[in-house]
Amino acid sequence: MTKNASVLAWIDEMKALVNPDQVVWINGTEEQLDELRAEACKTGEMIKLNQEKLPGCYLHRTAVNDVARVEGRTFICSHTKEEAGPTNNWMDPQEAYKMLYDIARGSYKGRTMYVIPYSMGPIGSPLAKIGVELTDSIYVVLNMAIMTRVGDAVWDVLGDSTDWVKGLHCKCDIDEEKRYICHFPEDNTIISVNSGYGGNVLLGKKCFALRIASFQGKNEGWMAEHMLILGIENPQGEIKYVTAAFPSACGKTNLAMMIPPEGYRVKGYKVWTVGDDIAWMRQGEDGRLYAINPENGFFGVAPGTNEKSNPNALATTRQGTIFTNVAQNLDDNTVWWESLDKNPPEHALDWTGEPWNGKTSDKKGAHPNSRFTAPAKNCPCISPEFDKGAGVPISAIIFGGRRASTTPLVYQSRDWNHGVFVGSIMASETTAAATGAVGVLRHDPMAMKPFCGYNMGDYFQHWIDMGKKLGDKAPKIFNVNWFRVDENGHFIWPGFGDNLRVVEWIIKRVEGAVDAEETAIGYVPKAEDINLEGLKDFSIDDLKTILEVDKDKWAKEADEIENYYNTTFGDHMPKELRDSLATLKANCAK
Ligand code: OXD
Ligand code: MN
Repeated sequence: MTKNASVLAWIDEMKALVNPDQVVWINGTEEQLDELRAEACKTGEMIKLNQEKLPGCYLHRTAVNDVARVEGRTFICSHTKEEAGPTNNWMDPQEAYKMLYDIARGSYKGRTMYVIPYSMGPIGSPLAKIGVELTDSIYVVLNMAIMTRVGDAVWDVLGDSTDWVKGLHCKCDIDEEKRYICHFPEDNTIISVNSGYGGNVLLGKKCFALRIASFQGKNEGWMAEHMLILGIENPQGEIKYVTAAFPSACGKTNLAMMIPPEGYRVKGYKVWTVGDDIAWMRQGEDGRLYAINPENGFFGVAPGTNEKSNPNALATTRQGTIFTNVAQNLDDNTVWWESLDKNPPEHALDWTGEPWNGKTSDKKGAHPNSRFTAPAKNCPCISPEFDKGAGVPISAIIFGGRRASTTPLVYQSRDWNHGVFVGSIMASETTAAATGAVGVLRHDPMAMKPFCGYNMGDYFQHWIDMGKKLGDKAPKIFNVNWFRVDENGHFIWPGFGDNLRVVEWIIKRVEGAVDAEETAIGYVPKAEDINLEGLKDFSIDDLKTILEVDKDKWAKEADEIENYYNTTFGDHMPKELRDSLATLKANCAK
């Protein structure tokens, strides 16, 4: 418990609003969490899985109307619409509070209010921040206990400070017509009603660590980014850290946990995972940019995770994990999802709990957005720095997207401001599976479009300002594209662990150890500088194809970017980015 007056006053206010039968303070002990697990199993909220094969693992099924983040119902309730900017839904804060309080009023009747004190980042780290989530869901408590650092130690660090984020979650009736995920950046407040799906209700993650934190970062001079953090150790034992931002479904978790190709492993290269989704970055005393992962676990997409794509992620999910909306194998009470292996269970329940025969059914067993919530400490390649509060110094920032053509395998920006431009033009092409309309460009600057808690034009300006502060200590900025296809639509670059070959070139550039070709869009590798040793069925000519920069295609791209800038950001677009666009146009015309 805490004596913090601001916390106690707010909890009293929320208690009067939602009217719970009782209040339980989460203290973070295993005993308390175990009691909650037992209670959730009794009510059917969770299912205990085979404890020999999957010790400490549970399964949960959400309502069928509640399986993903709901961007259309996510709001930034800043004082003016302009502050929320063109990429966010906006609601007037007073109207939003009234609407949300009307929905939440009395909604905990017959239920328990759980008070979760949590730290984003190692408890007590100067880069960490504190939040308190109130919820009526044990599933949320147990997920938060994996994804964040939860418990009494958080109160000790908070003391009587008022610098903490309020989060109210009410399951209500899981009514999608009344589902709202609202952020009040000026009040450090998040209110989420009528959902039980992770991304909408684990308020430490996207809501706090990105939307609220990005706003705090702008005001306090640091950065909250949708980025993985990765350490690459060379055979001499030196580790360089990079961060990378890709839109959802471009393999962030896979890159964060990649296994080096055999030839690299033999030489002694190692990869260390610091984070797979979110980075908080601040300038350190030596002037460099330092990053922590504010989370304590991984909330990963299950389908597609397998021994080949990501053995480390798979190993991470083998204990202490909560699975959501995957299939349940009734023969041995384990879990299954599409492409886990080639042996789907015959006697199973699908993600909705209906009987399902994986050998004969043409329906999916797991929901495509089914998830694992797994403790970071389970990850075989978790960085020894993960739990240290100081953060890791960042040498390079990597942007990327899914582009069938145009964008080369990798290029380096000319300088920081040009790098911010490269991040601002990030886009992915839709795939057939997603929409039917193949190749439609979706802009997702810095992969932050759904997660920036204020006007995105001002966010670009904040990036420019950070560059000024960091000066020549700023990380170098790169862009990668693993997804170029040949004339038959097949990916040319092998991807996965072989992406280390590209990251190695990036690190060499940071060290000034290799030259590059200057092109219209920035620095592109000389083909011979990317190590292809041990790569089967891939020639230097293939590499040259995917390093190619076609000026005509880029001229079209530049027009498209100009249109996007003008129609979306108008006056909020920093001059530095317009200058980079003008340079790109001029370079393509040469
Ligand atoms: C996520 C996302 O769930 O980016 O991490 O959508
Ligand atoms: Mn994400």
